[in-house]
Amino acid sequence: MSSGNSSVSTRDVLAMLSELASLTTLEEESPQSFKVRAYENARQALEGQAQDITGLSVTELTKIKGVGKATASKVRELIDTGSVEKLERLRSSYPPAIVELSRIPGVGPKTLKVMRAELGIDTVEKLKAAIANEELRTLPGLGPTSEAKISKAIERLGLSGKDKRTPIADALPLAQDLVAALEANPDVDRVAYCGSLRRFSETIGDIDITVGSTKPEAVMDMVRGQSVVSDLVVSGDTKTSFLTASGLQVDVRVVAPEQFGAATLYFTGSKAHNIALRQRAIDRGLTLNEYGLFHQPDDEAAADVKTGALVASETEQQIYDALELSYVPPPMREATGEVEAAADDELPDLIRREHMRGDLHYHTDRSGDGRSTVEEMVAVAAAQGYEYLAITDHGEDLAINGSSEQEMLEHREHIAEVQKSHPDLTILWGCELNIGPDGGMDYSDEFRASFDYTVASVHSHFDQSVADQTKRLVKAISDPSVDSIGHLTGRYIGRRPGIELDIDIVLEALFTFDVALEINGALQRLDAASDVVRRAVQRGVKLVINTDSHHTSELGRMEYGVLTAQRGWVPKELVVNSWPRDQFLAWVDSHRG
Ligand code: DGT
Ligand code: CA
Ligand code: CA
Ligand code: ZN
Repeated sequence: MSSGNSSVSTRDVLAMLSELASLTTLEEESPQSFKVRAYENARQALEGQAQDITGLSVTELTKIKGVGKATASKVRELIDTGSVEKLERLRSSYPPAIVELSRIPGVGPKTLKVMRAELGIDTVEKLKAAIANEELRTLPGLGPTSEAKISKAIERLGLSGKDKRTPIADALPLAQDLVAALEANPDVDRVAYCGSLRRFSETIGDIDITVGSTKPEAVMDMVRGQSVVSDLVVSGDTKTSFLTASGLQVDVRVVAPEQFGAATLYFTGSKAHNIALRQRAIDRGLTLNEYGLFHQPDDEAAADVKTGALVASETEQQIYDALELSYVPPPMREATGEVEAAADDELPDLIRREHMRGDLHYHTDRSGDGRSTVEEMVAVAAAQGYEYLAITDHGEDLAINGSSEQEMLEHREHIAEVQKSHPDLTILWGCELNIGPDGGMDYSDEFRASFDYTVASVHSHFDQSVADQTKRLVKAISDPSVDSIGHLTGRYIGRRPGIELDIDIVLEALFTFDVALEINGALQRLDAASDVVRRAVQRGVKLVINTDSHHTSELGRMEYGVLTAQRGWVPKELVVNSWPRDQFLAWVDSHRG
């Protein structure tokens, strides 16, 4: 065992390897380079380790399958010194603005290099200007079509301007780590992340963390000492704001423990929801602010210097109660009718994590991109208490990742074997069908229809017209073998725009053919998006909330799918995988007709 720099966690190691892979891709101008593959393989191998990898020596690390000697040394270098020399060098050659450029669809490593060398483009703003001036098209391999494509991607991803936002997949782990660190501090009474992150917006402007403590100075000291702090923006007695290395701002505020409810309510927002609550308070002769809900002072003249008697402040629940409102879950606090509904006791009977009885989008190592065995995936699902699950490895059309008919039949035998050791869990032999450019799917009609359960999804051809994409989806939905549509648009939030659809037509088809719409819980996807989900609910379309796990470490994503469903006002009764097993299986039977 080597003793290391104790502040480096497994997550830091995994993040270091991801960053090394993405920056090396830029340097070597290819994601297929030997080094990039080595970092990615090592990352996957280490992610799958149950043991604490930060205590392992280089020799011990190398014994893990998938971890080479050079990569193992970099892992140790990080643990021992807190940084990795090669990564530091790459970071200075490829600063965050360049990495951001490289993520724009249409801007590959080679294009990026020419853009930088020939036109001095090193920010999204400069790229936009070059497109506006029709300069980009003068570069080798680029033309008006690529200019238009890149320009559209910049716009759709919201990458430019001062309103630039961070995908939730980048912000949430950071906030979770910070909250966990604060929770472990004995001076901290209560702590929560608030703002758009708690409302589960898909992109985040900044992270807001609220701490309840009687020792604000000690808490602020601790926050300033965290390794994620790159630049301090505000350093006050009860508020610290800092920027992370990637430029994301974090605001941490400390309040008295008895004001924690009022503060979290205020800082969770949304601003519009707060305004509606404040108005309701005023209508009742009360005042609501970040310190609490108060009676308005009798003495009008004193109103601006002191507040009246306290009504509630300790918990959000107490404040909603005092305002004669049902408790509004954070994902619904967007002032889109929830305050009125809460006043009339007409909030939907919202789906919650504990309602979920199955997960219906699961990959195993049968898929090229799956990394855990059937046995491992099933064991974790069983431990979560699920009643049923569908193993949906990729169909044959998905080039490297798919399985032939023969392989699928062997897989069915294998699943049947595993089923024997899990009598309380119904394991369905499923498939993730690939929706081709014209809506056609894998295998013969008969074979496709023989699966116990299917999810059909788009994985390619993102650039067709709205009309063509809509036709493509409707064709898949109307296919008798299809039970659900997975990750509707194929987007990666802030990275890859999804396909564009006429949503009303798609929802109509889902309703007509009684096919369920997936809410994919992968943080990069959260697809269908919550606004589409809300429209689906209004149309009475059935929903299914899945993790799309490729590894046992991803099965916890169910919670993120549920939060997205809550943002879409999804009632429990529309979620097919919250239903008891018999009801769910009867639906699969019936809707296939
Ligand atoms: P973001 O950061 O742009 O993703 O969105 P939020 O909602 O996190 O907004 P942020 O960070 O500016 O403020 C956090 C919360 O604080 C916000 O949701 C509501 C509350 N808040 C901030 N400014 C105001 C204000 O002027 N009036 C009211 N009523 N609430 C405010
Ligand atoms: Ca915020
Ligand atoms: Ca803020
Ligand atoms: Zn999948």
